[in-house]
Amino acid sequence: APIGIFDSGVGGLSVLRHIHQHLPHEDLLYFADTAYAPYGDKSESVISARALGVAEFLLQRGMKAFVVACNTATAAAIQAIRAAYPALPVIGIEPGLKPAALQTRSKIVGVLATKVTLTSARLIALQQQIAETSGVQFLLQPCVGLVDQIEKGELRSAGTALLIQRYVSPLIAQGADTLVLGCTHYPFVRPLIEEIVHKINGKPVAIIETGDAVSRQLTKVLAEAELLQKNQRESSLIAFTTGSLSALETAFSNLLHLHPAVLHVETMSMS
Ligand code: DGN
Repeated sequence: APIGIFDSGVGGLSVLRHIHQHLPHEDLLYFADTAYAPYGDKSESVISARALGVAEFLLQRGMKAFVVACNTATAAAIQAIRAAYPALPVIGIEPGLKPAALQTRSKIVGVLATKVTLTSARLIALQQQIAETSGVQFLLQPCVGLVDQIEKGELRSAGTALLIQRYVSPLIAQGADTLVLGCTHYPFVRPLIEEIVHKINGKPVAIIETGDAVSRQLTKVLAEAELLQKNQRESSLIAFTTGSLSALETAFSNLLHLHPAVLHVETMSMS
């Protein structure tokens, strides 16, 4: 049975990359809800409804575990998904505040994510708890528009550089020596972020992303449930999108050098 991986668009590919490396024999289903991207400006109830619709769709295709490869959807919907499907292993992704707190020396950490993620009760509680015990100060920076640039494939354009510059400069100016990429789209502009930070700062900052941790957690959960694929076989990868087929094909090819079958899903057929 396949593992389902879900994002509002191409961001989840930064997580799929790690899963594909760690678990090369597992069949994968990828779902990009592109017609509804970006999720960062949607309400929690809209995002929950979308995530539940996607879970249902992938369950009909035999999914054995569900990876919510989107920080925004995790923040908004993971409890609703777990409540709706108590027997299904569900793995979410959250900004790496804990690893960042262990790493920072200036005790100031910048967190880049969508507005929904940064204002979620989960993140605010986690941030307060870590701040109290470690004295680390978190600067929460919503990056409006950055997901759109990455969806357009603009990983190095002047427009993308300008946005990153605008969001990152104040964090560096306030003393952040560590940046958390709290959205699964952002690893694809990590090289550009690193260049810009270097230009502003004269020295690099530490960058934390959590796709690898999610992949290890998935492996652990599947092993415990005795759901890991044991045969050393060739695996399959099928991708679904509510948006443009060719855009998702191009993203797989450009970002991961993978060439899955990509199928269109009518948004109408989902709740
Ligand atoms: N990739 C999503 C995340 O990790 O939060 C954000 C996508 C979006 O639609 N804003």
